[in-house]
Amino acid sequence: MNNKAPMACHLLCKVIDFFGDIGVAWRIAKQLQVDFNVEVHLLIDDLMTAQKLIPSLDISIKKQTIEEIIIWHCDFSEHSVTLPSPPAFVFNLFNIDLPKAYKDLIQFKKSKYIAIEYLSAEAWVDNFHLKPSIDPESGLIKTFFYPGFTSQTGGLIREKDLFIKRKAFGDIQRQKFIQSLGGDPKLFSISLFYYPKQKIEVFLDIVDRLGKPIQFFIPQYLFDLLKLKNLYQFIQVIPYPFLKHDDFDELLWSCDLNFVRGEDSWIRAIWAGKPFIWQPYIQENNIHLIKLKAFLKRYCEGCDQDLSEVLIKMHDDWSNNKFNEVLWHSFFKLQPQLEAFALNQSHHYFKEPSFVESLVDYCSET
Ligand code: TRH
Repeated sequence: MNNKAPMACHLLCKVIDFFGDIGVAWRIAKQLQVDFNVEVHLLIDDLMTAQKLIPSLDISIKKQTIEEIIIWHCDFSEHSVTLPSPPAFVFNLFNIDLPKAYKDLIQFKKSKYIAIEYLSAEAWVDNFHLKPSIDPESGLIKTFFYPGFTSQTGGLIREKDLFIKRKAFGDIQRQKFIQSLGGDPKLFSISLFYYPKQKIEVFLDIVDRLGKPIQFFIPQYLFDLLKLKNLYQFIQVIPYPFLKHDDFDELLWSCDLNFVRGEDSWIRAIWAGKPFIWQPYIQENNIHLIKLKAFLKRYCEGCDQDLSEVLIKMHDDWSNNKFNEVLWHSFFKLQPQLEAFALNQSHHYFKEPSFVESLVDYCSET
């Protein structure tokens, strides 16, 4: 950034479901402000869900500042007139429909209007990144900005100090963190973050039959949905309260295998450098399985065949609610190599663009 006045932006976040909309929005907002000194106005429609990720949020207030992010409670419905006048940049997270009055303000203020899209590893993303589109009615120009896994995209969300923090998180910190959740640092640890449709009781029964002492860390709200039939012989299921972003990272860094989902925890699992199983957000016509296949093809490039076979089969099973005891024996046999591969991949993707940095650089050039 040169010595011009700090950049100011609106970042729009409509909470569709689950936590990813606000999870990604909060992460982008924080990095814009901390790493690039951007004046961030985060416009959110659902403060209740946002409060999960931003515990100090007061859901009764229309406008408040938290950790130097100015948070507005807004209504994004078509005829809404509650959105504040936009500054130089408008970032529409996940390209939501906007009220006409606000689109008129974007045009009137000549704000640079950018639609931030969902993350996908599919090859077509490279060709759509930075492409403009013109609204046929109003003539409003919108530029698509895609996160991604290549230098032809905006890259993955990665804070400047992430790897320094991960490196500083040594075994002492890991032991303390596991103990703080009520776990035993000596046990093989698996974090479970999945969509509620998962037949998780069946999965836990099968893993218990492996006869290995394993502890599972599971969010309290998912644990409360469990119908645990019996006490387990070898495994332990430990619920944990909803963690703030930095602590969620430490959970992923502390575990030996992470089950993640959606978009944001998926990226964090890649950065954790530990083996992970990603469950894509479930979409109609199994579109999410196409996204999964595209990711695994890219992620397993250059990987030993026996490792990629296990990773692909474990992902396939997990996204299709299938559980295969034999496969788990293969996983444990290859676990050291899988861990080394995951760590290498985290360094490999570290070399790709960092999403927020790409966004700021692009805005600085326009
Ligand atoms: O909750 P998700 O399934 O969100 C989904 C996806 O983002 C999907 O792409 C989107 O279309 C859909 O929402 C609407 O999974 P995700 O993306 O991992 O977001 C979860 C957020 O919650 C993430 O920021 C991590 C955070 N989290 C914590 O901070 N602490 C926790 O304890 C847990 C369990 C999650």
